[in-house]
Amino acid sequence: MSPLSTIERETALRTLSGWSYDPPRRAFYRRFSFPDFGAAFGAMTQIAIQAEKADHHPEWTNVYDRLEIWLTTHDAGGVTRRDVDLARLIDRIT
Ligand code: H2B
Repeated sequence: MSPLSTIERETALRTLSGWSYDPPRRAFYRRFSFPDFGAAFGAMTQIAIQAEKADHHPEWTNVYDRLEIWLTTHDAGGVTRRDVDLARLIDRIT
């Protein structure tokens, strides 16, 4: 699978909510805030289950009620359709 072009990335970002492109990481990025740690970890658990099913996994960091996610396809060295699909799935969960 090859990475999306700049145009394809920008088109995809317009169909998502709150995501942007992080050039140094060649990834889609979004920051989430939850009411507390339990809510953040609950969302992470749901995302993890779906990511495992899809065999496509997020890069993320969690600090208490805050969650930051980067989506990139390691095998392709950039954002692919699989990242767009995972972003859409995360948007449905959160
Ligand atoms: N997740 C992400 N984000 N990028 C990948 O290239 C990737 C993955 N590759 N999950 C998958 C697993 C691959 O390593 C396995 C063997 O299918």
